[in-house]
Amino acid sequence: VYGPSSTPSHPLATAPVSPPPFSVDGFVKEFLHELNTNQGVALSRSSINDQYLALASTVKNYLMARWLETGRKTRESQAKTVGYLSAEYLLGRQLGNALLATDLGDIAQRGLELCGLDLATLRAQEVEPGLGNGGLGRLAACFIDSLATMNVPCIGYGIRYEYGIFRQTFVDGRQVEQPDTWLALGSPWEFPHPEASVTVHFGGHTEKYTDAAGTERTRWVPEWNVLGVPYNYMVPGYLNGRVNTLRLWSAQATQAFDLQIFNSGDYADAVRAQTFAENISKVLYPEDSTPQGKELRLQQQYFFVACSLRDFIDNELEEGFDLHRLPERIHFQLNDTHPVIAVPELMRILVDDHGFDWDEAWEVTQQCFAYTCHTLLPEALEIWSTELLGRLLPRHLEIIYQINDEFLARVREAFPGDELRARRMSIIAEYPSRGVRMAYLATVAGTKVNGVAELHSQLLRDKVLPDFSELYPDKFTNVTNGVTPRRFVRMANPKLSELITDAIGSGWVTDLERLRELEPYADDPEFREQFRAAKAWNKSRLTDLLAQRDGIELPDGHLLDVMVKRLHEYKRQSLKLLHIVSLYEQVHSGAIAAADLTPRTVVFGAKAAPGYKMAKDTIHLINKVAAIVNADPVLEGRLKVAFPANYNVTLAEKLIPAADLSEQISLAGMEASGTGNMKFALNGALTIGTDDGANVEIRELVGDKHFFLFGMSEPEVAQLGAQGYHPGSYYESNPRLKAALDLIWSGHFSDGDRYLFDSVVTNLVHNDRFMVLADFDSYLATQAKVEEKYADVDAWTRSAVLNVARSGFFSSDRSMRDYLKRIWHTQPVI
Ligand code: CR1
Repeated sequence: VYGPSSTPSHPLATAPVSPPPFSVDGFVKEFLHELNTNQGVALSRSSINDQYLALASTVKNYLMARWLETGRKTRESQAKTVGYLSAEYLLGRQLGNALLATDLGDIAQRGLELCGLDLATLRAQEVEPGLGNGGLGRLAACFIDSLATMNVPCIGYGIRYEYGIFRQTFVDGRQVEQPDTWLALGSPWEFPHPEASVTVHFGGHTEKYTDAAGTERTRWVPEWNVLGVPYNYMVPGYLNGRVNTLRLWSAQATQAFDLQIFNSGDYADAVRAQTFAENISKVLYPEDSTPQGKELRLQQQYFFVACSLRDFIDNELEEGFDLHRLPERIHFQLNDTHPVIAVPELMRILVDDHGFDWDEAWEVTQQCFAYTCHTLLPEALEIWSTELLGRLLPRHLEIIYQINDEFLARVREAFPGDELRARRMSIIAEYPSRGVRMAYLATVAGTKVNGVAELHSQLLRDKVLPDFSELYPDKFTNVTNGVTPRRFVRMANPKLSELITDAIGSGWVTDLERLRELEPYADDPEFREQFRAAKAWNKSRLTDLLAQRDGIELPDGHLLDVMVKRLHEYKRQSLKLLHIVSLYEQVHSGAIAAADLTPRTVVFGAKAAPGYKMAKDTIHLINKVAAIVNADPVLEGRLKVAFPANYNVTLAEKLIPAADLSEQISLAGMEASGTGNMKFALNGALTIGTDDGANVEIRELVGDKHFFLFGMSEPEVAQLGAQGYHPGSYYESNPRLKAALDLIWSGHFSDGDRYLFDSVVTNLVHNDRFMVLADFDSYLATQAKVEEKYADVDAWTRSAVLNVARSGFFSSDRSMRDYLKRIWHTQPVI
């Protein structure tokens, strides 16, 4: 029950909520009030953390009226809402974005100054919520930002992990993971609502019964349950008065937590039961692009999806809403396969809880979901063993079997006699063991299936799900990823933003295609000069940050060559590493003079999944090579390798604007899209990249002359694979490559230990699944072209300006428009 129990008589009680005055005085008053009443301290006795928390509350207070108003408007309009279901949201820090969305930056700065405080210091106090691994989680955060900015009703649903992505440290060059205690100093951006908790059931069995009308029905008799407590976060639109909601679920033990093994009546056991329940939202699985297949992971997936569906149906719809019309009010977007268990869950709700017959329920369910696939690696498509699924969610497994039976009947009808095809397409895999192919389930159930860049969507149709695209040609579509220009240009790159706004006005922040108007400025020497000045400012900001954060010294005047992304073999950090080792080897063998090298600093940022040995060995090797290169007097001032630990959104915001060269060097056909690639181009870095993922579209848009393409194309990769790839032949026939690999093999970077990195080199020479050696030559040749161009300052800057001017397509606002048009068929609410 919501609202007062009798009609309010005080005029204020029915007036709309009003924000604090939009003035320095108004701000100071609100800030001090928050400091005194929320933190319970006087300014003179306040810690930086107190000040940060009070500042966050103050900014929230400015957003509050908009948030409440957005809720009212959305309910009244009965508009269709986008329900974004994602196991990850890599949000980044909230304060800067909230200041930007409210235009409070200057007021806050001046107000705090008048209180003797420094805004930048308080901003640095914030620990980012790292509730995601990489691109997929950051994409979700960009999408909800865009939807709010575009006035589209959206609820993001996810998990409030108590520990987000681990904090990476290096010990003797090896990655060591530390828990991410992002909640330790308080979490001012969230609003817990324990009273609105939802119970989620697990385990048990199903039974048949006959209802009052004499119909045979099934019910689930679960064995144990947990509570999902919602935590709401504001998702402010940029300067538009809209604030959407992100609702993250935290697991708690129910009072009657009745898991049998914990039922001994023992107090210690009871507490253990509590821990067991709370484990569900305890920690983010740090695997990126490869699933884990662990029971707790499936618990997490069902937990947040069950909470979210219940929440939407019970709380967001008016009482008595006819669920047959559910598709008019919601479109759930499945962010990869992680939330796909929502499909049988909605069927269960409709059939078991609301008495729908099967066909009616399937009709509704099929209209409520759409599925985004984010990968091409076959091993990354989730398959849950039927044994596990049946044990944890017995009713859901039954429902999946029934969906599959009906689906296969359809396949057999469409392709009579093609039994192999039916087996290939079955949602239930029989080999090597029985499991549920979640991507197939999502494809069968969803209105649409999309890939995340043109090439990826094409390969998805032709190679990953060819049978499905034949059966449902209209289901498949593409939406190329995008990034929010608010966070990744306007906020991260204030100098460039100012320069752009001076030239073309401020409209680009919400209409990024307008960057096109910058094109003529590429030929304006004065503009180019200012553009370089902005880049120089970003570099010096990064230099200060890395000195203080990591004790890393960035030399002046170097080409800043940046490769930041998760560590994965398919992304080929090892190719970048071989380039560095080769430069070092060439100088020391006398093949080139150090003085002839273009002064270059290579910056890596990368976390490896804790159980991914090859990735961790690669990190170790990069750090060892860095140590030798950086200590080498011959290379002093010519080549430097920097690997700051714990790359995250906060660091990205400083690193990307400073970069000259963006490394996007995955094997063609492996990177679904990439989104870092877009951020670099938008911030005026030139890309060296393969024809992979969204690189293809970046190159097409910015033009070949302003993009360094290298390596095999996807069809060439496929052909080489088919004819038989032998990395050893590249090693044997390319002296420069052989010398680089031999140098690592010799123990040169491991204090003479020949075995330390043997696995990395052996793998490259004998297996090399991602064809690093095949692309080595082309990569080095193209790096030489990079250097040549970099020597021509004006030509380089001109290309950099054109990269900015021609990358407006990569705004996540455009991605959202594509989803609205091609998938959700819903409208903004003004
Ligand atoms: C892809 O690897 C893509 C992001 C966002 C990643 C990357 O190329 O840009 O998704 N996939 O679409 C992923 O994390 C679980 O899969």
